[in-house]
Amino acid sequence: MPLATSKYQHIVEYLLYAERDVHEAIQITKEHPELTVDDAYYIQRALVNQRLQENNTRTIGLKLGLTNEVKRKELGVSELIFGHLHEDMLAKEWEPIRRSELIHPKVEPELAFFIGKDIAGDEITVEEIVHAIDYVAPALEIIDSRYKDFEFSLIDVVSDNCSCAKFVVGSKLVKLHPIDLNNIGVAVSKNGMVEKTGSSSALSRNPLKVLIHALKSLHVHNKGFHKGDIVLSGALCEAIPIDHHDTIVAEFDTLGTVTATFV
Ligand code: OOG
Ligand code: MG
Repeated sequence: MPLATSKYQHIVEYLLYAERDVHEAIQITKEHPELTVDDAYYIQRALVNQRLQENNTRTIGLKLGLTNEVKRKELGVSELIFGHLHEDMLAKEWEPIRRSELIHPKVEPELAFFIGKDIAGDEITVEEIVHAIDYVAPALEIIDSRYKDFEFSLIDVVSDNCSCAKFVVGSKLVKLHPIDLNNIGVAVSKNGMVEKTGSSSALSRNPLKVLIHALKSLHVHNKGFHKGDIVLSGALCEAIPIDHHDTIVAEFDTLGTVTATFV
């Protein structure tokens, strides 16, 4: 039985206030242990709708999360999650991101897929997904969970639009053919020193299978990928905490580099 809309509204205001006011919030499941995953996606939808209005922005794609088994194990869950990317979250490589506007940001390397045609369904084949993707590009996601100490349950994080705060996409767009997406290595450096390394093989060994799986989950919500969407794959390795004046560079095999600079 879904909660009354007014109860959701209180949670939506609470989470959006934490984002706007740049403060940590207590996990919503502490006060509402009865919330289900379906409730969480309902809250997320209400939250992103309100955020779209307040920030006068628009949805430009989706982010996938917990596609990396290490992250799923940390949270003790078996399913990937999805959230919404808004235009005002898109940061440019040449425009420093203001650290003071974020609570406790972390950066993680991801693959950005540019969707060239609408695709939806729970039995999509590899050929169909390849056909629907125009390009792949290197990306950095800046996650900034609104929850204290970045601690949350699955229901908390889904309600919080999956910690999404900003993202940067590198300017080199690569056609899927003939690259092998299954083992793209990445090295992420902070201020010139490599801090983390990873590989696209962390994404269930095959990023395209992750996209197919995501479409299956989206299908349950009557959603899919749309022409023009950017879809973030989920993190290839552990996230790196950010401080003022940090510069993060992710160097991907084949795909090139992407940079995020903070002031
Ligand atoms: C949750 C969002 C997960 C990913 O790439 O797996 C995510 C978090 O780690 O805050 O963005
Ligand atoms: Mg991510």
